[in-house]
Amino acid sequence: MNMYIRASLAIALASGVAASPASAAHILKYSSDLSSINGVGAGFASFTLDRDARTLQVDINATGLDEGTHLAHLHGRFSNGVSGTPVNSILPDPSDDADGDGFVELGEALPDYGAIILNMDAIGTGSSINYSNMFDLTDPSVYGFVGGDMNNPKYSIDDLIGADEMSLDLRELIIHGQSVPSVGAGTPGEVDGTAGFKVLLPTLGGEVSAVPEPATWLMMMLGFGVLGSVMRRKRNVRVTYA
Ligand SMILES: [Ca+2]
Ligand SMILES: [Ca+2]
Ligand SMILES: [Cu+2]
Repeated sequence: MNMYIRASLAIALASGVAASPASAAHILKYSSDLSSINGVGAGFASFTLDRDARTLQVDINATGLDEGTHLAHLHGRFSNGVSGTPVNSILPDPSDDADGDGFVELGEALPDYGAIILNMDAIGTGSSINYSNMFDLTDPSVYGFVGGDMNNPKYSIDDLIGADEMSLDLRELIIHGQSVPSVGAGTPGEVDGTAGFKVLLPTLGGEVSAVPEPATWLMMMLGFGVLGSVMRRKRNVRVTYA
């Protein structure tokens, strides 16, 4: 009896663990801590990629932004600049302020995180953002033009998540739109001496990174629980026969 229970539990445990990675891999979860690029706001984003349905659920929460239209995009770099093999994108930092106006502008930040791959358009207009949308990744209209040039073809699902469908964590979420004072007169970019809300100025950015699969943790905890009950049973049996 004891042997039978142990054997059947071991089989159930082994098959459960073996089946877990294959079924879980159809749904991949990512998240992104959004930090301020130009001194305003903070936020968090989560992504759920369904490999079977070819959809990407995007949820973005942000606070402390300046009032105005906020555009969001998934940006990404490639081996030859605008196409080729996906390359890791990085967050811009103050050292990217090449024209010295005190702000990291669109053109100054672009080399770090690359072109727009997935276009979310306007995600909100106020200081707080609560955005939720599911993208059909088979729909060409959700993608940005290669290199931002409207005469070029559009990016595709392979550019966003790569041939192995695991490279979303190479990408960067960028939210644009921030108010600036009248500084940087005579310099290029959004900050050029005219005060006001600059819709293209990058305001929040975050690395997209994979979230540990909860099913894996659940399976591990169930596994430990089953082992524990087997051990308790074994101990009880010994006590009975002693
Ligand atoms: Ca600048
Ligand atoms: Ca400037
Ligand atoms: Cu962008």
